Amino acid sequence: MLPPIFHHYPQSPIAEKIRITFGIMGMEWQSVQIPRIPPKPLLMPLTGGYRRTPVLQLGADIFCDSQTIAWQLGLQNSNAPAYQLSNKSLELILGSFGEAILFSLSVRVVLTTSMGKAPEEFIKDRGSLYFEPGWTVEEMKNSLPSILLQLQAAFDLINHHLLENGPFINGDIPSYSDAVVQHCVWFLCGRWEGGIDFIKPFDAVCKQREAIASLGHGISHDISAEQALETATKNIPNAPMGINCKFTGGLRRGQQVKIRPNGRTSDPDVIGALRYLDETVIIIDYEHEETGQVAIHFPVLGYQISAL
Ligand SMILES: N[C@@H](CCC(=O)N[C@@H](CS)C(=O)NCC(=O)O)C(=O)O
Repeated sequence: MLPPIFHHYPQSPIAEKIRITFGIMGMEWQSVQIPRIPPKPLLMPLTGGYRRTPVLQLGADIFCDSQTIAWQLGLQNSNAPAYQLSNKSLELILGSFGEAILFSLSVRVVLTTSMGKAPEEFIKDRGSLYFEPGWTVEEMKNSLPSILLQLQAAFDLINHHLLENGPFINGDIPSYSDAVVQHCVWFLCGRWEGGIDFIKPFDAVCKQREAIASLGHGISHDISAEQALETATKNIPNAPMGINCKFTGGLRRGQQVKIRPNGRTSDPDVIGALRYLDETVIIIDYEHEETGQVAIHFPVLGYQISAL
């Protein structure tokens, strides 16, 4: 089987979390570069309009959101170091802390301190994804000290854990949860001039940073977005079908559903026919003239799912 196709761009911190995971797992992957801001005309036929980064593709199965991607990578290679000694569910529970706390505070620091420096179009686009509707520059700048206090608290907890149990989150073996911490360190140090000084007091986090950096990003081969679309056309989805959980929210197989990230963001709705639902994953069937039929996988956690 060909290595998974990863749709991303180099500056994306969430994509960096998965690139680090490829490195920890020593995995081979195919790399497709996508634009940093919409339009993304060669990605949308695969994702049904989901515009965020990154996206993983296995034939005609499309995995949106780093949580489903991480889970899928664990299934692909269950003996890989990223998951071997640790409990995969616990890794993903830490992943939720990573996104809801660590990443959301980090992105706020990076965007707020980039205001007036980064292109206005970029700040406007990202503000519509990560800030409350109607946000103002003044409000963001005023709240920065409080955001930094929270970020310091989060890193302090992680640092204490690493001092007692390190060098990695799970002890001697690196795992996905190290990527969960370190993509934020990478983001803060690379995109905020105060980042390196802010992280410096957290000794164990700095040691973890060096160890993770030395593992690299696995082995990648560049392919074009057109090749990725062609791969989808030539394959049929492998995803399971059916409803496999006790509480279904009233959803039925085959029904048209609407999926969007939590929050009042500018993300578009993704609409498709419900193919599969269990406690953690929802999969929809979606068809586009450039791809034929694809199955799009989303995590349940973090998304608003409703019948049309
Ligand atoms: N919950 C998503 C969040 C992804 C996310 O917000 N990614 C950022 C890039 S790091 C993004 O999509 N930015 C807008 C874009 O790339 O168009 C995940 O874990 O994958």
